[in-house]
Amino acid sequence: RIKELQDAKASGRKIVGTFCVFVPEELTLAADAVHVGLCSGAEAGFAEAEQLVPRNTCALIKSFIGFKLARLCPFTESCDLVIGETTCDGKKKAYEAFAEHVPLEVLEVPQRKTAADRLLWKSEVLRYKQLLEELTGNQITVEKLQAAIQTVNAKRRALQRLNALRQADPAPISGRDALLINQVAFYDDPIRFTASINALCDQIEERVGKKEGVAPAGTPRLLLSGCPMAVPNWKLPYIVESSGAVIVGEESCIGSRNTRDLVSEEAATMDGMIDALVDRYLKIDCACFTPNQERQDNVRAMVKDLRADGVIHYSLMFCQPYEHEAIKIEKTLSQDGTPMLSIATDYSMEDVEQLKTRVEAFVEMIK
Ligand code: BJ8
Repeated sequence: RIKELQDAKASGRKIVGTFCVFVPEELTLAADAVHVGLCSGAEAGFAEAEQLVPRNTCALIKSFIGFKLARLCPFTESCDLVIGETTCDGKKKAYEAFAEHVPLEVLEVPQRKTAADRLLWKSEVLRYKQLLEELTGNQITVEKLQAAIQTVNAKRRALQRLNALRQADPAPISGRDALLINQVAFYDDPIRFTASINALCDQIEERVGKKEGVAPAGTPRLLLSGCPMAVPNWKLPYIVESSGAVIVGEESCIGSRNTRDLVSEEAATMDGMIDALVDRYLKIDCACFTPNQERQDNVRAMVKDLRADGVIHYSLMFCQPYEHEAIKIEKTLSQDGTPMLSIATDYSMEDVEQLKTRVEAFVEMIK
């Protein structure tokens, strides 16, 4: 993929890097640019990052800054433009420091969903369109945007199909593999990725038909919910799936929050398509919004659809929005009798044994 990015650059295409599912990939593709996710999931470069942001900043932010300062990430190094966004305070302030190291623009994401917020978000979506046109020298036409909406919807549909297959018991795919797939969704060529996932789903459908699974039927089924898990952050899924449980869904941006909603394909004018994008992206139930009842409802619905026996809520340490919502979600789930384990951790391996003890006790309780 990195070679492909270099080839794309050599042929004059631009690479746009993002940290949030709020940046509309459809517009990037319609400008014939390449869209890549840059969230990072390893502790590399933390010492350098802590020169730019406070120590009590979440690991995801320190990681993307550290990767850049240590020049570790070929995706970041390839970018012609990086798009930040005003979601949590940690990211907002980190982008100020980060702007000295990468060509950066920040999109303003509202924190509420009133009519005024929608207007603000629409103006930002239009500004992003203009930024892309200036960067690439390509005009985003009705035809190009229509095609890009179909491409990204097809990717989301393939991932929805995969998620739906995970309703089966025995679970046909591990949570670790499913997470890796969701992570790759942010890097790979979208058309190739969609074809791969649909081919995988064909195989998984066969496995479901034969009642084949990655763990015996009746294994405790858990939903992971919370902060995004970026490559190579596989710590918690590994702990959960080596503790006698299987993960059946990810309520996260590297998971269902990125794939749940499609953009309406009905509009045939530029303004209509921009409205469709605005509406689709404003459905994202990030914990940065207030109020954010949708996320409570969505977690509940996922538990039901995926027949989960319990939820593991994952917050990155120092992530205020998700740590706050963990308390609310536990209360909501308790109304349905769904048990939840709340975990706040980071990318270090120091707490692995302690987490394993807690997860094993939770799985035993569910059994
Ligand atoms: S839409 S979840 S991708 S902002 S973990 S950096 S919130 S302190 S990542 Fe996110 Fe967009 Fe929302 Fe999704 Fe801040 Fe929390 Fe760190 Fe986070």
